Parts: sequence; structure tokens; C-alpha cells
Amino acid sequence: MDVTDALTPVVTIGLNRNSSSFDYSMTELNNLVEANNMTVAETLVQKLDKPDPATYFGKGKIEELKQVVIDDGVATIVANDELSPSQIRNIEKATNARIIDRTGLILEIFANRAQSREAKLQVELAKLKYQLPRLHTSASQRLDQQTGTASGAGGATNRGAGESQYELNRRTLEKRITHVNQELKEASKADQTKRKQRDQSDIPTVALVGYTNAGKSTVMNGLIKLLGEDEDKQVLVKNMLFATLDTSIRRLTLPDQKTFLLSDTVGFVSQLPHQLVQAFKSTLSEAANADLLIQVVDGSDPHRDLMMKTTEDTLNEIGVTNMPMIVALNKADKQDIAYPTREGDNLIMSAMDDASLTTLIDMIKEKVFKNYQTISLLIPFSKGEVVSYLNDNTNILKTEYKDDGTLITSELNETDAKRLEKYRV
Ligand SMILES: Nc1nc2c(ncn2[C@@H]2O[C@H](COP(=O)(O)OP(=O)(O)OP(=O)(O)O)[C@@H](O)[C@H]2O)c(=O)[nH]1
Ligand SMILES: [Mg+2]
Repeated sequence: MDVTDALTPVVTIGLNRNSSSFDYSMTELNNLVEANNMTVAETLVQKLDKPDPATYFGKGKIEELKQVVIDDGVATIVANDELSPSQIRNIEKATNARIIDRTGLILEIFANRAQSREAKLQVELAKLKYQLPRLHTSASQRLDQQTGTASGAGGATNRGAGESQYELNRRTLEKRITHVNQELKEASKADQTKRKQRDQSDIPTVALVGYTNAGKSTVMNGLIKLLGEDEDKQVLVKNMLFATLDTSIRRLTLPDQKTFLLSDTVGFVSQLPHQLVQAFKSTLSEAANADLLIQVVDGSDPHRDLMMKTTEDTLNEIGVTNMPMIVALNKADKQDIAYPTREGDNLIMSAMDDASLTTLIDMIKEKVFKNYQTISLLIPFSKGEVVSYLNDNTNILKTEYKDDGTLITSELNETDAKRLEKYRV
């Protein structure tokens, strides 16, 4: 059996409001569909200035959609925009197929991918917030199983019963939202403690950010390998949207002993549901607390400018502004250009290429280790532990043995320089 046989076929639909990025957004929708283990049987597009308030598509196009659903034998339609509850209900009624809008689709992908407890809670919170305003469409419906809050009295026909069912559903959702919020708060408290410890350790932190599938995790793995770190520090890389949902942080040590923390996190996509952005705020705050951002861009993608804009808009939405940033225009090996090529804070590179990664490391060094000073220290022989510390943690340029101690010239960060000031010569 062909693998694709197992995938659910869907029809994707979209409204072209004469935007230059429309074709791209449809391509991306189809990629999102595939990322959710479904396959696109057909795509229907209509040119309209604005969606029909009742049915999204116009009347004639809805008829066409109905026919396509029958001809292709599909049971699911995926829309490129967020739909109103009544649009969903009306299209479902007209076509007899289930409809998922763009927001719902992204939420489904995230729900299927979330691994850690925190990511699961964040996704659940986003889903609940998405469902809440949509509840009144399903006044007489049970809540879906995934919220784990199914309630009785299904199929109530009179208005009064429907309303109380709605009330019951709404209260159940709200209760669950409060509960999940509470659990998340506790989880993020633990995160903050960890972050505090890291901040105090004075190790610079660098965060990889960018559009989904740009190559962030590949850059992380490339650096881990190049620096001779353990293979088991590697993270998941996949040619698929949203391969990474959980943040991974790795401590990397350069040949000259300088260390920094590198974090890899969830990627962005256009029209990322704001419920998700909000829910992932704590995951993304890794970026907010970094000393340096590396924005990884798929430089070979014709839509890379749009992807960069989306990344910057999303960072702004979570309050990350004016951060020092290196822009890594990745996947140069797929293009006919020379690499690595450095232009200021931009680097044309390939995550598969050691020379590119070496240049990237040089750029990181310039940015995050700029406060290092070269200092000479005379350490008395009785203070062997200080010499060991310097050996293990700093880049020693010269060691000489004098009558009254060991004279060491090394590169020190501000904290060490201050702490060891008394040995300075
Ligand atoms: N040719 C080429 N492919 C690359 C390069 N960097 C990454 N890729 C491929 O691009 C795909 C996505 O890479 P990832 O590292 O998973 O991308 P990501 O940015 O972490 O994506 P998400 O976790 O989904 O946000 C994988 O198939 C990689 O092998 C590169 O420099 N050149
Ligand atoms: Mg990734």
C-alpha cells in the first residue's frame, strides 16, 4: 500500500482578495495540511474582495465546492482563513463535509506534536480560547471529546434546553481555562527559576528564531557537531512545518573555552493564531531573555522577505524588540550563490557546511563575548584552585612560573575579571 493511501484527503479553499502573497499563502496552507497527515485532493479558489458573511465563498462557488466534495469523495474541507461560527455551520450544511479553518488546522498540528507537559498545556489553552467564542453555534451540541468535558442532554431541541446546554458548556470551558492557566503558571515558575540560575551563571545566551522549516534545528545540530559535543545533544530535524515545538537549550563550548547557551524553539508561520502566540509566550520568552538572536531564514525560498517580516512581527507581538540580531540566510547550497558570505550582521550560509558554521561562530563571538578582557594574573602557589578554574573555564594565552606564583594571561568575562581583580598585575 502506498503511504499516501493512509492520509486523509481534503479540499483546500481560499479567497483571493487580490493580495500579492495569496499564492504563497495557499501553498503554505497545503504544506500545513500535509504537516497534519492529510493530503490535498483539490484546491478551489475564488476572487472576491471580501468573504460572503454567510458562506465565505459566493453561492455559485459553494455549489462547485459541493460537487468537488462528492466527486473527490472527501469528507474534510480546509479554509485558508479563520471562519466565523455561522460560516462553518453553513458550509458544513451545504457540503456535508467537516470544515477546518486555518487557525483550527494549526491548532490541530500543534496538538498532535506537543511533547512536553508544558507544550501540551499551552496548546490546550489555545484550543480552549479558540473554542470559547465558537460555542454558541453548538448550543445543543456536546463539547468535543478532546476537551474531555462531554456533557449530557445532547440533541436538545427547544431553545431553553439549548441555552442551558450552552451555559453548561461555557462554564465547563471557562473552568478548564482557569485550571490550565494555573498549571501553566506553576510550570513557568519552574522555568523562571532555571532561567534565573542561568542568568546568574553569567553565560551568554543565544536564541535561534525564525520561520518554520528555515533550518534552525539544523544550525543547532551543525554547531553541536562542529564543536565536538555529544551526538545525543542533537535535536530533531525534519522537512516538515513545526517539527520543533519544545524549546531545547544546549551549552556549547568553543575551542578557546568560552561557553554560551544556544536555544532552539518553535518556528513561526503567517497568520499564526494569536491564541497560540499568547500561549507560547513563555516558551518564546527564551528569545526575549537572550543576549543575541540568530534569525534563520530559508534564503532559497522566493518568499523569504515575507517570512522575515512575519518573524519580526511575531517577535514584536511577544514584546521582543531591538535585540542584537544576526540574520542567517540559510540554504545557500540550494541557490547559485557564493557562501559563506558575510555582509555586516547578515551571513549567507548553509547549515550543512562547516565553513559557514565557523563563520557563524565568529559572528556570535564578536557579539556576545565583546566584554571579555585580556588580563594578566599572578596566582600564589597556595591558590591552586584558581589556576584550575582558569584552566577549565577561560582561554589562557600564556602561563609563566615565577618565584611568587603562576603568572597567567587569559581572556576573562566581566564577572571573573572583577572577582579575580586582586591577583591582577
Ligand atoms: N539544502 C539545505 N537544506 C537544509 C539546510 N538547513 C536545513 N535544511 C533542511 O530543511 C528542513 C528543515 O530543517 P529544520 O532544521 O528542521 O528547520 P527548523 O527551522 O528547525 O523547522 P521547525 O522546527 O519546523 O520550525 C530539513 O529537511 C533540513 O534538512 C541547508 O542549509 N541546506
Ligand atoms: Mg526545528
